Amino acid sequence: MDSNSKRLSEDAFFAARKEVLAQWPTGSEVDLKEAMEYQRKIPTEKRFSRKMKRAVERGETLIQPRAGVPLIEPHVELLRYLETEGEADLLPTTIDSYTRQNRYQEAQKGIEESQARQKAMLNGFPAVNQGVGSCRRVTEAVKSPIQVRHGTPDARLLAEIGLAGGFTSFEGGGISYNIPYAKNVPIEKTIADWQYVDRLTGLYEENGISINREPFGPLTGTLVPPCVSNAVAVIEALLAAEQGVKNITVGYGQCGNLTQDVAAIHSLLALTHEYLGHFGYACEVSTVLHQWMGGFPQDEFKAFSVIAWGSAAAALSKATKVIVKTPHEAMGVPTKEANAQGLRATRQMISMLSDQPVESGDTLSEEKRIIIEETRCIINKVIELGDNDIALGAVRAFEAGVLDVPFAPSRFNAGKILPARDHYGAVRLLDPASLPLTDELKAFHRAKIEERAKAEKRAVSFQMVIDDIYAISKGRLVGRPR
Ligand code: 8ZB
Repeated sequence: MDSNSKRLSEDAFFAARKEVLAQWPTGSEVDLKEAMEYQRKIPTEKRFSRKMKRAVERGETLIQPRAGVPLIEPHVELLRYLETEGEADLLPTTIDSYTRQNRYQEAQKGIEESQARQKAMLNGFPAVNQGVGSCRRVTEAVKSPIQVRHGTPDARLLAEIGLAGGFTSFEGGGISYNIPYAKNVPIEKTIADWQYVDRLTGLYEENGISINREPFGPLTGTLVPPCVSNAVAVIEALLAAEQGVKNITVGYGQCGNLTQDVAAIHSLLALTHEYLGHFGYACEVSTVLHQWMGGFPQDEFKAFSVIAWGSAAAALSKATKVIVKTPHEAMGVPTKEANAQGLRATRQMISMLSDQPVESGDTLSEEKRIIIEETRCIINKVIELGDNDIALGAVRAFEAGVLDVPFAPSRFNAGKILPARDHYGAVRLLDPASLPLTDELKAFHRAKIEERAKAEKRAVSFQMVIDDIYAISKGRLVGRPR
């Protein structure tokens, strides 16, 4: 399969669509024309893209949880609870793992077992098996904009059913829902499957229906250097825009050093505008900060502190929204009460900081300059490798290790770069491997890691990386030796 970033032809799209809708019986419930008529009647205040756009204009940070249970009525009850008791601005429907793997037979079993035992036997909402009518029951039951959140390498059928079901936003992308989520799926395949999702979104757009799209920013969520996640986010934004997507939210997972986190969100927004403009696309862009995606402390009160720090990073960086963790993060799927608690802790911090500008000093502008330079090095190399085609470039860049995501399961990812924290907790490159950084940038990273090693009276080593991975769950940011 040869990748190219060009807009899918109508013939190619509708030929693929026949097979997509045949993957599970509920596919036949999707009638595109009827679905568009249904979407058009959704009240404006429930349209995801509109609420995001307003928040951008007003400089607000919206709050959004993750949540999903297998059966319709409990799922509705959960979402309503998060809306009222949790004060959520935006709602999710988190999809279960079987659906993410296109294992609909097993998802069906999960639904039946959940019914029989009156207990959640799946870790999310199986939207494909539930079908268009059930999705509409869910999306109609709430007052807020609602989004499909998942982690699905091939999300074509899920997108068809989700959009027909009244969701006005859809998460994911051909890189960000492959490399961190799959071991054996070629990047060419997921890029093509996500071009389908973006083309479907484009069709809605061309019929006057605005749908928000959100590439998954945090990738593996484990010490991902901002330049790596920013480069992937910009590439996915470009791929989406080519297919006709008009409203994009680019994302970033909190690293934990406030200056770096603020610089990362600012540079992510600037770079997305820069490259969309460079290729001639007109899109509305917003940002999302994910509260810490790595290991959490077991202690719920310590977890609240991690949640609060992520909220502060989101508020001070003026991210358009923040995805909220819960005090149950170390345990698994949260109760609705714990979920609402995470939201309320976040709400308090966001509103306390909403009028407080971040100190814009030399350290912040230097951090921004570094991230912007690094990210441009990567993206420009991707463009060069693809002879100006960003899809082809992305495939070749993963082969060459020019794009390289730390700790990813995919065998199509080099997995050679090593991140570690510097003395101040910012995520740097202990080993940049094949990332196409300038000598000046490589020297910057080396000096930062050496500064830490010296302070800790130890040599630079892989042990630092391991110590950093576990640090936050053990109550620190930097994994210092004991
Ligand atoms: C990559 C995202 C992982 C995060 C949360 C995990 C983790 C997964 C559900 C959920 C609430 C669910 N997550 N599934 N949170 N309800 N069904 O996604 O806990 O934080």
